[in-house]
Amino acid sequence: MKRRGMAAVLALCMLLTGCGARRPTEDASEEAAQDQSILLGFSQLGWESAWRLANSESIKEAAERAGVSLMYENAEQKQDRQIKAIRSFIAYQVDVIAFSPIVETGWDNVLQEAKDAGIPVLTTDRMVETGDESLYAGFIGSDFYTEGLHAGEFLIEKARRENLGELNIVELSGTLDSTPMLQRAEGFRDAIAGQQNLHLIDSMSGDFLRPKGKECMKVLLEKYERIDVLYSHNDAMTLGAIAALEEAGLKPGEDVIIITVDGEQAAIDLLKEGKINCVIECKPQIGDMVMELAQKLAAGEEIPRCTYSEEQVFTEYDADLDSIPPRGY
Ligand code: GYE
Repeated sequence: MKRRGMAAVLALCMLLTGCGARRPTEDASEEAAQDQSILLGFSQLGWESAWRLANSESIKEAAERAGVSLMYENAEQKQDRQIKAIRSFIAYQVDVIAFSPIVETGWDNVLQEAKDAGIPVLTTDRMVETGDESLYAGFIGSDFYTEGLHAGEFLIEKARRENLGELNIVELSGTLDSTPMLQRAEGFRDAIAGQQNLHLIDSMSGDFLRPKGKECMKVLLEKYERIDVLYSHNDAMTLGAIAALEEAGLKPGEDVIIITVDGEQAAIDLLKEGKINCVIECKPQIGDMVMELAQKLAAGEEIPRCTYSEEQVFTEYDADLDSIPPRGY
């Protein structure tokens, strides 16, 4: 859609990965059709969980379906690599930039550069914190605050139904300063505020990683004599924590109530087995919506500031857990 120089073409050759690469066209009509397609620069934050892998797949597959040319970069959990990727998209003059910000802060300069270059920016999955809201066009992803609220509400309901009394809760939080970490923590605290029997005794960051989830759980088990509830911000950390509990001779789901967020197949399977009590769904498959919004932005149309996915809660009280369709990741 835009004129690009030789240096930019070389940059494209180096950067294009996966699907969506533009190839030399065979005839004029195909060339005309391709001219309508947009070029989207997408910066993924890393590989930390099954959720993330499913999210990357969803973006790539949706781009192919929508005929969007995709410049895809993975930052391997480093903010400076995301900033570098965004700068390369600006240099290449992509039509739209989308990225999943690893943390909320520290984006103003690079977003200003995108704005100065006239390139609209969409944040996907996670949000940015900025004093100037005009630096990005919108956000598409999950309502993490509501996820946190649902986690707390499940616990209140379980305590009420089973007349559980005093409960010591530990939290495994995600990457510090990331939107899901901040909002899942806040929603949960707001839900349980005023419940005299629910005591949040500790919170540790396991960075959304399975091995760190296990390490943190070990530390917590050594530190506290009695832990009744684990609230974990993602399934990867939960799976690690469950391993630590079992190694300590405890029965997850019975001795310790387990509430987790995401809903990967492994977590749903453990819910069915009784080792997890509640799974708060967070959908990684947002690729089609990302493409739709990117195409609107490229056409100069307005998009909503926030577009949220619809999500469910799966619990041990659900009548028919076997009817949950395969999760796909
Ligand atoms: O819950 C976790 C992933 O940002 C919503 O990041 C995402 C979170 C997801 O690593 O598994």
